[in-house]
Amino acid sequence: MTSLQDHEIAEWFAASKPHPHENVCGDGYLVQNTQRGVLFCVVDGLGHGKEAFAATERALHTVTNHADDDLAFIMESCNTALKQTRGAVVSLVLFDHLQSQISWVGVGNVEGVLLRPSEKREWLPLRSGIVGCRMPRLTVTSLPLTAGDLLIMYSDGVHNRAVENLQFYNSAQEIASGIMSDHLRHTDDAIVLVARYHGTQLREDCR
Ligand SMILES: [Mn+2]
Repeated sequence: MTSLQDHEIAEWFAASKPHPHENVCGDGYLVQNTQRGVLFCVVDGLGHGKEAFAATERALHTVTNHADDDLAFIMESCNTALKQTRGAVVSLVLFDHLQSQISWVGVGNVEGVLLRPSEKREWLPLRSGIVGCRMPRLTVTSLPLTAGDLLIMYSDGVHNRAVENLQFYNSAQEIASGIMSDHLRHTDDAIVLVARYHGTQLREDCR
């Protein structure tokens, strides 16, 4: 599964692939414009197969309904919604266009990394836990965001080395497609989401 979108605020691309023995993918994502900017969510339903898919669908549905809420509240809402499922690991990232900052929170091991044009890297602080059954105390972290910054989010079906030596100035689609073709473990569902912040959008009233 692949999707390509061009927003004024960000360019992004996501791709996922099920476990080699499954027909449905238990890893999923959501990108949604909100009042503050663009919200990115990547979910890995525990294990793989239909029950993982069900947990992920429920999480994404919940995030859609709460997209304009505080990230911690969105995560808590997912925890409540996933109680009857096997659970999931979830990372939420907001490109906050109003404040030119990235805000993020993660429970479990959906990795997120922000690559700067200066080559500096910032890793999403993850809290161990499972959304739906074992929630940690949540801390939302924020950092300044500047045009050109590149976000990469990926599940544990992708090798960590995927973010080494990538071509920073390639398009989000080229980067995500390269990771999917070269860095999958092939032992689990896999997903990658790549987004570049443009951040130079003219306000409607200035045109
Ligand atoms: Mn997984």
